[in-house]
Amino acid sequence: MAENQKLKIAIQKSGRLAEGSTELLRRCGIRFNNGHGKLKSEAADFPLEIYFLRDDDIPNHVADGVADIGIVGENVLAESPREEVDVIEKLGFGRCRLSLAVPKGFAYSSLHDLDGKRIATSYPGVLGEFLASNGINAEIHEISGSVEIAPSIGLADAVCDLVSSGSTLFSNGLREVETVMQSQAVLIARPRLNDEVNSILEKLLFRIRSVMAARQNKYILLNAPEEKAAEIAAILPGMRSPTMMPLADAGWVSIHSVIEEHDFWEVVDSLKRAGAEGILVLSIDQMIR
Ligand code: PRT
Ligand code: ZN
Repeated sequence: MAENQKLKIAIQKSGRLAEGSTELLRRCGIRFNNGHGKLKSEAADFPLEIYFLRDDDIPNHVADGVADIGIVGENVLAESPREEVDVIEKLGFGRCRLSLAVPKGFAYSSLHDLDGKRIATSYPGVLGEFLASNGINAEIHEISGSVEIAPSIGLADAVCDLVSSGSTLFSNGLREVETVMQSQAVLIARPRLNDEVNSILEKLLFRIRSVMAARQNKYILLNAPEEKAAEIAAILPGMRSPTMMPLADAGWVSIHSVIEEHDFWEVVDSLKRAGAEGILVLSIDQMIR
């Protein structure tokens, strides 16, 4: 029986989280066929069943036990919170924010300008809480799609919608004025999975964390004159200390290390100033700590 146990994951069938979810599993070494119209697939080399669903249904199906875990936006969870679902990892993709926006001609200076106004949104729950906690009394119009056109057809004075680049708001003559919440894709799970399923989840989580650590880091290789090596090594923290190897050219060494992506350009500038040459920067597939 233990051998037959599988972990069931629900991911978005198509849409903005579909590619990120598939790519994350692929980087975890999990291959599966997600051909058109498929509801379900089995991984070739990992005890995992993959269900392809609409994002809005994922928290319910995890809560009900159709799936054990799922990948969904924090915005979806915030709108319909489920006690039976735990967030176990933030996944760093599908980033967006839920924002309030007003037509360009609207003289907006503070949230109080929205008092008594009509706001169109697909997130009445999150917006309602935000307005209440800020003491704003506005009328919420729930609409399920194309929220951005509501002001121009006279349905609302303002909107509250998801934004990533901002181009949808801009091309509809709207201006973003407040952030209601930040969101990204997260891994959710039903608490109290049985021991076998839980140990498969632990294995998957270990791989996911290695992939995420790798994404935040780069592998850097460079050449340096021997007399500059100590100064350069001090700029490169690495996982322990940098690796240093002599080059065939006397008086030169090759230095290898891992650096964090967010301070990448600053580190490269300091390295160049310190005399580094032939700098190569590589992506890392997995990083096992
Ligand atoms: O069919 P299904 O129900 O599964 O999909 P869906 O249409 O409900 O969702 P989908 O695929 O649009 O989004 C899935 C998830 O992706 C959302 O729940 C968010 O967590 C996340 N996400 C990230 C976004 C965006 N970025 C985003 N920009 N979801 C929607 N948008 C929309 C937004 O609503 C607006 O219409 O994109 C437009 C704005 O984009 P910009 O770049 O013009 O600002
Ligand atoms: Zn949806």
